[in-house]
Amino acid sequence: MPLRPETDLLLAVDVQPDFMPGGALPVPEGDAVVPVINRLLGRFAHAVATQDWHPAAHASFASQHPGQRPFASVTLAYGAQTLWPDHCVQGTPGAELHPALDARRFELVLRKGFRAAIDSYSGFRENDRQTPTGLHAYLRERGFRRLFVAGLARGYCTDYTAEDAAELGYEVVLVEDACRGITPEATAAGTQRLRERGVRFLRSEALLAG
Ligand code: VGL
Ligand code: ZN
Repeated sequence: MPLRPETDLLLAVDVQPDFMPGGALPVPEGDAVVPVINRLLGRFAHAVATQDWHPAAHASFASQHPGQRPFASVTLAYGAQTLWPDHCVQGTPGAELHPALDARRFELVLRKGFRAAIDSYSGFRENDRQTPTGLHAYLRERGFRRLFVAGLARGYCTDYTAEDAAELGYEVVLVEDACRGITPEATAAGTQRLRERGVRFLRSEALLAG
């Protein structure tokens, strides 16, 4: 697939140790995305990353809700919120970009989820579906039109990011083998939502080939 160097962007979502096997919120095979994204970085002229970046007492942590367990759902001010194990706490090693990721190429690392009371799956809009992260303004001013989404985790941050991007008018391609999901069910539900929004699915070979 031919790329358009100045208007195509590789967007690497939440490639952080806490989402890798052995991490605080492990995604099965999460580490498998790192070499794929590194190869893709060789093909794109421009790349941006998002970084999940929570204060220690974040409202999405089950530890902040006495009697609740991770993966339960609670109602916060903005509606339903899934609870997670404590993860990607600001300044901890698990919150860094993965050390094997070739992060030199990222022109912007956009942190999200830093408001204690609001989670942010999407790189564009927090979970209240109102608070912008600023990413759209940045990408628009830079002139990017087509976003290739990779990273973690399907069903959540990659999918909400891709979905919002499509709604904001970007052409969106999800690089399937450069992503992994938390559960097969969440990935399947995400795939359904993305197809409805016109997001294209592609394997990395199609980009690396020629
Ligand atoms: C994520 C749950 C909580 C993700 C982040 O990156 O998909 N999921 N925080
Ligand atoms: Zn998070």
